[in-house]
Amino acid sequence: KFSPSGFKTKDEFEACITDVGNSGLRAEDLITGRMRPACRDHIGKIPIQLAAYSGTALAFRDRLIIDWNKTQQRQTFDDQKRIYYLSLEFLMGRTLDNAMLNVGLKKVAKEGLDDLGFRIEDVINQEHDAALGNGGLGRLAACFLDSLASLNYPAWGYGLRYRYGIFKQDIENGYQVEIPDYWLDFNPWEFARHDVTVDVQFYGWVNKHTDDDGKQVVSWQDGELVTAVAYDVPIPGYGTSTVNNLRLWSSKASSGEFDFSKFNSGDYESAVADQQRAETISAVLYPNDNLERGKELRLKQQYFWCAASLHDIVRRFKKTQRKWSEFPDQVAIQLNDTHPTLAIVELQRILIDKEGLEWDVAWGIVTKTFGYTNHTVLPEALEKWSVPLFQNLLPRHLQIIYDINLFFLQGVERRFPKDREMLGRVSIIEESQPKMVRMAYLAIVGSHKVNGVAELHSDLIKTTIFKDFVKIYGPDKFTNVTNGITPRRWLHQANPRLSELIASKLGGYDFLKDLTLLNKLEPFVDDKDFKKEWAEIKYANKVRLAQHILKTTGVSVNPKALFDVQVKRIHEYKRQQLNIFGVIRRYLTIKALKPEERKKVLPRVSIFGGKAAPGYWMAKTIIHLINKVGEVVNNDPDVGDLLKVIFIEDYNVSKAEIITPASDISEHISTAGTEASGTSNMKFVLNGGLIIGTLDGANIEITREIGEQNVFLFGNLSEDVEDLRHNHFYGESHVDPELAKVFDTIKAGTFGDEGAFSALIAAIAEHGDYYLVSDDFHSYCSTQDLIDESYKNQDEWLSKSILSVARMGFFTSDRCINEYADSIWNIEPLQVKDEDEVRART
Ligand code: T68
Repeated sequence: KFSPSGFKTKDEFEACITDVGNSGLRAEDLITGRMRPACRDHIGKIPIQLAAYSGTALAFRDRLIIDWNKTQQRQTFDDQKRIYYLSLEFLMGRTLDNAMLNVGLKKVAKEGLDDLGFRIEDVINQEHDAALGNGGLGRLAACFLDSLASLNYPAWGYGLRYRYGIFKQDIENGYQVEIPDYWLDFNPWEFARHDVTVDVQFYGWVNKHTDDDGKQVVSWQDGELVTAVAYDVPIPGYGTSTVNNLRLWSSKASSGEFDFSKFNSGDYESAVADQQRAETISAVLYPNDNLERGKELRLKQQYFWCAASLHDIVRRFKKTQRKWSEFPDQVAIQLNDTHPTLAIVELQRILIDKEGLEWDVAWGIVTKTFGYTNHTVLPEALEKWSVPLFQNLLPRHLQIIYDINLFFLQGVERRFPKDREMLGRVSIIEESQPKMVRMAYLAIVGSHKVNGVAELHSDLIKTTIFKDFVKIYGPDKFTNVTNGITPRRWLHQANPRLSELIASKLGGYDFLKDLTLLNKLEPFVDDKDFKKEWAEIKYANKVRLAQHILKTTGVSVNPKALFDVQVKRIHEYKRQQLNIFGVIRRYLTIKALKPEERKKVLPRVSIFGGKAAPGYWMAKTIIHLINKVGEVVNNDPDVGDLLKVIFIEDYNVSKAEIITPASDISEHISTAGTEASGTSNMKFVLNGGLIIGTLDGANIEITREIGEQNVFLFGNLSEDVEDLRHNHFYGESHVDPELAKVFDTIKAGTFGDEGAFSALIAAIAEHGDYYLVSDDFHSYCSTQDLIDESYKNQDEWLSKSILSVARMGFFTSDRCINEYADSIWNIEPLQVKDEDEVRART
């Protein structure tokens, strides 16, 4: 936590370092030299590494601001169509390293800092992660921003400026404990735009009357106002001078609303309470992934953000003085999941209530503007809001939703007059008690394209949850855009030595802009020296991770062992329980061996990491079991180095940058048909790690690209899942015999209080094994055995690793963004003339 001792106030400190940043100093001038003496004095009193970080960050920020301004001017002047990416989550991680890379002066900074006695890595590590997201969905948004800027697309991101990001995870006695993540103490990467505000209305009532000309006028009245204040974050592209904008909204009491009479009448407490209530809206990120809980504050967050963003977009459009019919030629809005679906309703409201357009004209504009990305088929994750909640909070929006639904259902009825049940199935309003608004259906009806995030997933949404909508709209409304990751962060920054080795063979770093160039590595698969270097780099990355593990857990792991990694949010469908049960089986196998037989066992380190939603009890139980197994296994003298079980606390983007390059095998083992895509699978393979996985999400396409012989696949197929579940439910429950032994070991108290884990076992043995852990257990274990055998042949393993990396070009988020641009947004990159100059710099 940052506490600038030596300064009387935080403002004083910020003024001081802003002064350094704004003075145009170079990195090497920062700490000594040309700094104001007063400032130097101050900086002498704060942790020196932090001072170095502040100075370096502010110097780079200055560079970015120049290009940022130019980019924004260019985009305004050029006036072509823009893409607005609406996401409640942007999991950005750290910024400085990325800024240095994109500005192209990392080497200069390194040398400057070196001269001053700082290691650049230590300086980079001072930065607090910007953790405004839960997992894959939020990180995808961050990769997309990187690609949009790198490809020169005129693009803005819109999100919320949470005061608290995803909680920090501590492990105490094996249990997860959540600590609030207050990350804004010192954040040089945001710019408060107190001049850019929007008043957002809640509650109140709807007034409908006919004006003097006989026209119906609708107005939304009273209620309360909350002000949205813009905070802008520069998003630099790689190898270009484009710097796009990410606008995050922060809530505060509206000055129009603030009740001074309360102050004057001495009701100070209630005046402050109003203020706090307003600030609560953007206070905290909801820590659930793939689960909806229907909390009013969450709906408030969604509307607050959608209304502010839409107002901003419309304001920008109106400045161009174009006709409304041209709106979709100027504006594309992508909805990252259903969280921003209210933007559809808000645009319709603006057009009909405020701008006076006819319903049909307005609706034509709306549906041409929006695209919707679905990230899950899990029923518990599909958003639904109760109608009474809506009625109270957003009365006018509920009316508009009812009208959208009415016109939609009328159309359906005309086309399918004989299918009466269809209407109930596809209605945006679910006729339950209470009635619910189905946000995914609203998003489909209000968008011109709906996409899934990997081929299997995009097929599944068409044949399962959105089947009726395919009948109604035809298949062309539904499309696939397989996810991708940015190679700048996930190869070059996370694994600089591997990137350098690749560059040395490919004749430069062009592959970071065109990842398909990696295929030129294939011929080197037989090059002994190259292979040796490849292996050395993996080993060095494992040593680095081993050091991190020792420092944070006190457990010493052997970097020569096979590193087996599963890091992602903890969820039953992702099946960390399958992994840990497999680890227990391995433990039992080792224990049963005679000492001389143990010598043949391949040493393995099983590494886990990930957060459980605070209210997700089963996920927390899984974390508890992993830690308890670790305590026993890691201290068992019979086992020694043959098996270690590690849980890395507080998995986040920065930790992922250390863990990803260090894995030999990573696990992507969700029940087939449940993981929409997965993106860490791509990161691991791009870093030369192999994967064990089910035929799920993007695993399937990764396999197609890199070849079946380079992936360890196992388990049941998605088309068989339904039948298996049905059999569990109606047939006899049967637990795989090997798994039964694992359960017996747990029940015997080997890992402490057996009662603590009974629910985990019962879910499989007694309650239908919804995630098919037992069905896949045998296949999983034999595949793990196969991995042991394969790893023993290091030469072959290395060949698999190199070939896989060479064939990963498809999974760059650049490809992904180009697909969105062509097939959904219909936008073009904006030509940047000084690009060559920037390229030369990098
Ligand atoms: C993930 N979804 C998918 N959701 O699970 C993953 N959900 O397969 C996919 O690769 C990734 O999206 C990107 O497409 C999530 O991460 C959430 O985090 C989330 C957050 C709030 C509410 C619901």
